[in-house]
Amino acid sequence: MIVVITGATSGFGEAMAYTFAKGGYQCILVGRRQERLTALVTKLEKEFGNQHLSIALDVQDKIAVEKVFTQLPETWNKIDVLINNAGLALGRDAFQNADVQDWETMIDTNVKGLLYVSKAVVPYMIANGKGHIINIGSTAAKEAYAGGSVYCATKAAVDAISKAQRIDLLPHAIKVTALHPGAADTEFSQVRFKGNTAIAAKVYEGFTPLYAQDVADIAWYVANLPAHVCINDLVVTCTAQANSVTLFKQ
Ligand code: NDP
Ligand code: 8X3
Repeated sequence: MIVVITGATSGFGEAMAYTFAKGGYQCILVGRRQERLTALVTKLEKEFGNQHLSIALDVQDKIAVEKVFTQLPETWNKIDVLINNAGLALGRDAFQNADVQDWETMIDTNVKGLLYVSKAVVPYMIANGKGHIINIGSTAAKEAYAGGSVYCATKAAVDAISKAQRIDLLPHAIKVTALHPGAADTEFSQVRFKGNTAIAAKVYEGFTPLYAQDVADIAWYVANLPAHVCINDLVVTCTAQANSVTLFKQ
C-alpha cells in the first residue's frame, strides 16, 4: 500500500508518516524542508523496515508538482491514499489590516497546492480503479472567525472541493474524505504568528488541545475502513472546543 502525505515535515503530516509507516504502508513524503524529510525517511526505514520516498517540493509550484508526479517511478505510482495536508495560516489581523501577501500564500498553498497535487495523483488512482483522497480542512471551514477571513475561506474551499471531488470521482471508486480538526498543538501557530513563540504558546493555554497523533490516528482509521465504507466529512475537536469559535479555557 502506498500513501502520499503532503506537509510531512512536522505536525499532522509527520505523525501520519509514522502511523502509516508503522501500519505497513510505503510513504511518499512531501514538504519543502529536505533535511527534515531525509531524516524522517531514514528514521522510518530503520524503525519499520519498509522503503519510503521523500520529495522536496513546494505545492504552490504548479509546474514542479506536475513534473514530480509525472516522473514518479513505476514502483511508486500505485498510490492508494493521498493525504492533502500541507497548509498554513499566516496572520490573525482584521481584514482591513491583513497582509495581502499572506492572503496570496494561504490561497496558493491551501487551495491551489491541494488542487495541483490532487490533479497530479488522481490519474494514477483512476488507472488503479480505486483510491482515497483525504483533504485536511479545519473547523475554520465550518465557521469563520474574526481575523481569519482568508484562512477560513481557504478551508471552506477545501470543504467545497472535497464535496465536488467526491461526486466526480464516484465512477472510479475513489473515496474522498474531508477531515476537519480543531485547535491542535503543532508548529501551526508558530508559522501563523511568524516565529513569535510567546503568542503561539498562548493559543494552547488553559485547555488540552488536540495533538498531532490524535489526528494521525483518525486519518489511519479513515483510510483503513472496508472498501465499501467512506467517511465523507469528519469534524474533530478537543473536548474543550465546541466549534471553530467556542473554546472553554480555564
Ligand atoms: P505544521 O505547521 O506543523 O505543518 C504544516 C506542514 O505543511 C509542514 O510540513 C510544512 O512543511 C507543510 N507546508 C506548508 N507549506 C507548504 C508548501 N508550500 N509546500 C509543501 N509543504 C508545505 O501545521 P499542522 O500540522 O498543524 O498543519 C497541517 C494542516 O492541518 C494544515 O493544512 C493546517 O491548515 C491544518 N490544520 C491545522 C490545525 C491546527 O490547529 N494545528 C487545525 C486544523 C487544520 P515545509 O515547511 O517543510 O514545507
Ligand atoms: C486551525 C485551527 O482554530 O486556528 O485550522 O482555525 S484554527
